[in-house]
Amino acid sequence: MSETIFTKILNREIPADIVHEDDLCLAFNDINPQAPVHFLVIPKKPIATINDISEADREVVGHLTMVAAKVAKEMGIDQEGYRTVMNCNEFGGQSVYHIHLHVLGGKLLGWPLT
Ligand code: IU
Repeated sequence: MSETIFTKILNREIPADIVHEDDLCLAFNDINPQAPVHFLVIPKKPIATINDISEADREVVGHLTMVAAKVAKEMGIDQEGYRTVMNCNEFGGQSVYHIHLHVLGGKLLGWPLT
């Protein structure tokens, strides 16, 4: 797949406000937050969309959710609650084609989406 801005963040070619890193993933605050807390958890392996996840990605994709919960707890939003979202393709609102788990919290979020 072609390189995205998230590869540049992973390679430290452009800056990001990183909140977690390990062997499998990176988490950083969203540059355009949609809630008081809004960070992204991305795999180090570039996978374009949810549709491109394969059996070999099972561990890393599960890991994204574990890290989302860990960082949410560190940020103190775990008890009030938060939302995780992974957008897919145009109708899902995906703009960066390197999968990423949005984690949004810090306020009461509306539902359903319009
Ligand atoms: P989406 O689900 O693909 O639409 O989400 C992409 C997110 O990446 C979006 O919330 C952007 O604000 C965010 N983002 C970022 O945090 N840093 C960047 O350099 C770029 C996008 I480009």
